[in-house]
Amino acid sequence: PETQVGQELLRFPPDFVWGAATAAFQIEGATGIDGRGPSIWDTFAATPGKVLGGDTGEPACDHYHRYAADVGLMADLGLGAYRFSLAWPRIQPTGAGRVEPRGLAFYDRLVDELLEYGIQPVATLYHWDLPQALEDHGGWRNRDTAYRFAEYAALTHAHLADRVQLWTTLNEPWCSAFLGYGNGVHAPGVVDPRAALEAAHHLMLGHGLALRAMRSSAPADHRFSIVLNFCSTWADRDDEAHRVAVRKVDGLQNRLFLDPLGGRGYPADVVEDTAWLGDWQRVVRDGDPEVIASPIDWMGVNYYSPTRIAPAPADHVTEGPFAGLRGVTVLPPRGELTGFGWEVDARAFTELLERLGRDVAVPLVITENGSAFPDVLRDGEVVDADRTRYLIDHLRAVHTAIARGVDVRGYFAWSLLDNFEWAAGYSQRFGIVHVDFGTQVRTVKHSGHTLGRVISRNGVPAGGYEPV
Ligand code: GBH
Repeated sequence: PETQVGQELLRFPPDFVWGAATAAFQIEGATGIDGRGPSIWDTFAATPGKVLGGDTGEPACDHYHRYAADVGLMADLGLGAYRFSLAWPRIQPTGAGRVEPRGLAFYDRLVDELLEYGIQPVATLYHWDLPQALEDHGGWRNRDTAYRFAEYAALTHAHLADRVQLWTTLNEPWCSAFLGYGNGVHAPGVVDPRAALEAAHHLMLGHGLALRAMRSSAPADHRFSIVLNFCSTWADRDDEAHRVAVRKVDGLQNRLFLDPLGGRGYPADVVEDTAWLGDWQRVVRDGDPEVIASPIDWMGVNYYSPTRIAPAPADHVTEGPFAGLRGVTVLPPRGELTGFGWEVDARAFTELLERLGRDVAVPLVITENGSAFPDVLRDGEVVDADRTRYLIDHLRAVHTAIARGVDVRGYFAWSLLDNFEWAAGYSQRFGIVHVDFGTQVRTVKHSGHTLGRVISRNGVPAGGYEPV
């Protein structure tokens, strides 16, 4: 293999945090033991036709039993931090009241193992696995769920507060609301755009209530956040009609969350665009906007792919996940696509980060970025050239944003392990570590070795794609 001695290195800031991310339901398996209650994803996956191939949360990566070896892998890769989520139904099997000590004990073991290796834990309280018992009462359509979430957050935070400083309330509330209740491709599978908007409000209320509850008893060095997935929208033209279409999509996915978090309330144009669905704003009560605007310390940014759109007739209901949007059509992706069919575009990442640098008052952390490609196994190695190129190009994109003045503090690759990819089951692999779901054997992919090298040098080569 060619070497590139002297190749210029794009260096990251000295205290830049390098990590990888996962989520409880996607990796843990062990869904029926130690008192864990069912989540909406157990129910959804058990419903024929909802998850590709009938795949379920079993066995996933059996991480519940293999966490120690997985932490060892993280140490081998040189990760400084690990972003994971806690399963609410392990900790409160019915989402309210009784706490299951065996559930908390698993996260004790995991966190202690991470600390043993000097890996900083970054805890996400909710990555989509709502206790089914709460869904039976309406789930996120029910305001009460926001209060239940705050209780769960407070007790979980209190339990780990002496060991975990970095916390995230929700992962991608847009997905929970619009994929879960809008177009129904995610659990609980409800198709009702108005319910999606009401759920979005209750999710944000839950975020604010949880933040306040945790903050009131937190040590001074704790840092709280929310993780959002942003739509990075491309239109082919810059005429008035295209600008309106871009504004609509940006409103429903980005500003619907950014504005209330920033204390600006729900954007007037989004309220107007969605009025045809009925007055979803009736679920917003006095005091809610202040709760939602409770200050965060950092914002998590998940980025994968841009979305191409064009204007459509005013009464055209937008297809795909933009439930409740009218006058916009989603165009097919172009150029290089991942195995999932998502467009590869690192420039859109830089552009998004620059925009967030202007519009968000707190430091940013890339909490997820990655790609699904079929893996090429050769002589016991996983040669994932496509994923490796995606990784390097997107790291360069982050570096460019930082060089242009955006305050980005860290990068977490999605994902540490191949895992249960929601509605796609085990058919899409995002890992920098390959998992054989039959034998549970882990193999670090070329992308994983590449990230390890980037971490050890705190920099990414300015050109080319070095072989590992
Ligand atoms: C992340 O969400 C999740 O946080 C993570 O758990 C997941 O494994 C990872 O992405 C990879 O999927 O037209 O309905 O197919 C990413 C957010 C939102 C990105 C939906 C792709 C396509 C919408 N995703 N979007 S759809």
